[in-house]
Amino acid sequence: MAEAAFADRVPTAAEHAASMAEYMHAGEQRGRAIGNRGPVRFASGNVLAGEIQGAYWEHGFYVFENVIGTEELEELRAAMAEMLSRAPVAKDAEVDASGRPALGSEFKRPTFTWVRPLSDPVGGTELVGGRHPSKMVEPKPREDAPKEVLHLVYGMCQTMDAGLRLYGHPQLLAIAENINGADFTPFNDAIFVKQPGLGGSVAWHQDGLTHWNSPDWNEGIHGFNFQVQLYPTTPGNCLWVVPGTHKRGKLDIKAMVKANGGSERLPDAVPLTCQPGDVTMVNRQMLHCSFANTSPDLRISMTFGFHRRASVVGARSVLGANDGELYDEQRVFDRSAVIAVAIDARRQRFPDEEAYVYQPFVGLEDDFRWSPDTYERVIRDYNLKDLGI
Ligand SMILES: O=C(O)CCC(=O)C(=O)O
Repeated sequence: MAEAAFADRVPTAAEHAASMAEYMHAGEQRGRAIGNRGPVRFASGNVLAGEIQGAYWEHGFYVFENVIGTEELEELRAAMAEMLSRAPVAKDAEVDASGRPALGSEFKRPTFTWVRPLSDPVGGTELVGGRHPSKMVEPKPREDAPKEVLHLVYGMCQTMDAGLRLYGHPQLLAIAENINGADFTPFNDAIFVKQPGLGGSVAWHQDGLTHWNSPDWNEGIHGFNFQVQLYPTTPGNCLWVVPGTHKRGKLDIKAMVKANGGSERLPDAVPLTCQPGDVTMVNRQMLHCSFANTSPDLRISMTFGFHRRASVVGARSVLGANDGELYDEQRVFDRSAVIAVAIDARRQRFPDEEAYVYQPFVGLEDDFRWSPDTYERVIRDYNLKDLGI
């Protein structure tokens, strides 16, 4: 069937899965040819191995294998299961599936977002800064599918102790230092939940919104995101990227899809398949997407990003609670304090692990110990201060 014809009709979930098989296989082969994966390796101290840095800057992504140990992974899975059990039983419900008051109302920003099964909630709209210009195929879900499925979970540092501890992971923070400098800043976080046979798509996009026309524009100016994978990820449910696109400026995504016969299956894309405990690092300027999850596999990706300080200080807020606000030094300090508390929360849980030393908080450690006081002072509603650019 011609791609354009396929894009114009609504396939069933099974048809969609079957029709993706060949594309997925080819994508996996392209991915294997590039490689760009392996364990975290440091040349010395916190200096990331030169080959890894080079590979990241060349292709715009890297898959770090086996970063999260078994014990921590189990804690994250359990914390996530607990979170999901406390989610509203349906969109706009006030109770969870057991009839308890649902998690989330105690926070100022929403904790959960929902989508129609297998839908594309933002493609072809002006939502999220209009950065998803092309609509994805929305396969027909099975007859008994719920009306809405959970899609994103926000605020992992305030809802899950294990999530906060992950935010202080020494190897991940050391990688952030190598990519964005020792005074790097946080960005935001979100957990993508792609349920088997139900999860929605995330249309092709580049993340950055603010610096495309900057006289200082360069391939690292919009930072990067980590995704920590709690379960195996497959071509059917995982994030896809088009390698090298972080160097090409703002792309005309609509034109790219048009030139591809109207098909969303862009020809050079590769799937970032992972094992549980692997962590992907993806440049926010990379062209990336995930397709409607018509596969039988669940994906849960804990996603959080980091920026260069120079990209953030003096910029104005996008993708946040109060768009347009100036990111002054105080705002950046307050949001960065979440990292300081996370490092200490981790130190308390894993006392034998060498803690990361976060340069902007050297000498201030005692003011940011993990405690009920810092929960109220630093962590509660921390995501009102996210640093989107
Ligand atoms: O993981 C996904 O499905 C989408 C992730 C994404 O688009 C992002 O992190 O910007």
